[in-house]
Amino acid sequence: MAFDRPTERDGGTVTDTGWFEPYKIKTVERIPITTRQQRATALDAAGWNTFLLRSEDVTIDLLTDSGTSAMSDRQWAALMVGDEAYAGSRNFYRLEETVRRYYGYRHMVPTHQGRGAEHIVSELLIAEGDVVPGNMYFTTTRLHQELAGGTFVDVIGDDAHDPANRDPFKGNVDLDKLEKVLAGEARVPYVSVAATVNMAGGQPISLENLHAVRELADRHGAKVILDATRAVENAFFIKEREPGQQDRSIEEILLETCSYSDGCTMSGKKDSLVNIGGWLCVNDDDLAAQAKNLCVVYEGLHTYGGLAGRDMEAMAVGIEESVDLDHIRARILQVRELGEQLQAAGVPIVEPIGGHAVFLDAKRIYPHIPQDAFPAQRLAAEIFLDSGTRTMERGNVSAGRDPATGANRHPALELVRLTIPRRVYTSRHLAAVARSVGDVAARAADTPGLEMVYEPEYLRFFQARFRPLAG
Ligand code: P71
Repeated sequence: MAFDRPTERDGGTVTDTGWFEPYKIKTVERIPITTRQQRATALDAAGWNTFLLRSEDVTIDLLTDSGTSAMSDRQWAALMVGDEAYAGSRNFYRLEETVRRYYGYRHMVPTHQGRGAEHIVSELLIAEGDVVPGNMYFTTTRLHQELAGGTFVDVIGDDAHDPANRDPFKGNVDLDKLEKVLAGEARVPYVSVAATVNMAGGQPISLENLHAVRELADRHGAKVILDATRAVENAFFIKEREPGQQDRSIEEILLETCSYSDGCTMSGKKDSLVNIGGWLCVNDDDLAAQAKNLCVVYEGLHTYGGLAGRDMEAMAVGIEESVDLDHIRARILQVRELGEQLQAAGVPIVEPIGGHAVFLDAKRIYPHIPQDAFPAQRLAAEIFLDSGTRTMERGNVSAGRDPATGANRHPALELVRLTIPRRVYTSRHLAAVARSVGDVAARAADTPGLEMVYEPEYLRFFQARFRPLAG
C-alpha cells in the first residue's frame, strides 16, 4: 500500500476512504448484545463507573487500548515457544535484542507492565523535594513520581489544554516553561516526555521539539526519560506531518525519537500488541545495574520482570509487527474515521484526532453540568446506557485531588475517551458507536450530573462510585 495520503499539516482533517485493514480474521469472539433494562441494571450495580462494569455486559468495549488488542497468528505461535526457565530464558534475550534494534537503548529490563517500569525509574532517579517537568501528566506516571517524593510540573504547550486548537503537534513541550523549571530552585532529575500525550487526546510531539528538549536538559544537567508507550503512533504522525520526514521509515523515526532520551518506560500493552508486558530502558551502565536490582525487589528476576517467557516472546513479535507501515497507518486512520463520523454528527471532539482514541468534549456537550457534578463521568454512563459501548472518563474524576490542598483538581479538559483496541473492531462497529454517541449528545439538555458516593485514596477513577443527581 502506497503512503500517499495528503498530510494534515495545515490542521485540516482529510477523509481517507481508501484505507483497509492489512489482515484477515482467523478467530472471532461473540459479543453480548443487551437490552436497555439490562444495561441500566448493570450500570447501577457498577456505581455509574464504567471501570466497575463486567465485560459480559459490554457490547463494544472502548474503555482502553491497553492490553485489549488482538494478537496475530505469529504472536500466538510465539506463545508456544515460551522458555519458562526461572533465569536466563531464551525469550528474554530475544526481547532484549528486539527492543535494542527498534528502540536503540543499551539496556532493557522487562516489567509486568508500564507502571512497573515507572515505579523503578521514579524510585531510582527522584529524591524528596525534586521537581519533574513533563508534557502533561499521566495518572500512573505522576503517581509514581509523587510517591518517590517528587512534584510533577506540567510544561506542555498551552494549545494542548484547548480541545478546539488544531496544532498538528499539540504534544510539544513549551520550551520557555521548561527552561523556567530547569532554572528554578528545585532539583530536576529528569524531564518526563511522552510520545504521544494520552491525556491531551493522543497528541504527538515532533522530533524538532524532542531535540530542543534534549539540548535544554543537557544545558541544565537533567536527564530525559521518554514514555515510549505509543511512540510508534507518534512516529506515524511525524511521518505524516513533520516537514522533511515524509520519506523516512517508521523504524528510522522511532530510533531518532528514542535517541533524544536517556531511557524510556514502556507499556507493551499498547504499541507492542500484547495483553500484558512492559519494559524499562536506560543507556547508563550503572543505572541499568540499579534498575535490575530494583526489578528483583518489585517485579521478579531481571530476565523475566513479572512476565512468563511466552509473554516476552509475544511482545518481541508484537514490536516487529507494530512498526509495519500498513499496520500503523490502518490503526491511525481507523481512529480518525470514527472521529470524522462523530464530527459529521455534530459531536464536539478534541482536535486534531489523536492516535489511539477519539476524545469527546464533555464540557461542550453538557455545558449545564458543573465540573464538580462530573459531566464526563455522566456522559460515559449515558453512552453505555444507550448502546452498551464502554468508554472512559478523562476529566475531573481522573485528575483526582491536589496532594497538598486536598481540593479537587479542575482540569481544563473534561473528556470522555473512545479508545480503539488494535485489530479488534470493524468499521461497522465504530459506525454504530458514532450513531449512539450522536443520539446521546442530541439529548444532552435533559441530562443532569452525578454525585460521588465512594472515593478511594489512590487513582480514584478506577473504583469511585456515583449516584445520578435528580433531573
Ligand atoms: C490507558 C492506559 C491504562 C490505564 C492506566 C491508568 C488508568 C486507566 C487506564 C497506560 C499508560 C499510558 C501511558 C502514556 C503509562 C501507562 C501505564 N494507559 N503511560 O490509556 O497510557 O502503563 O497500564 O501498562 O501500567 O488506558 P500500564
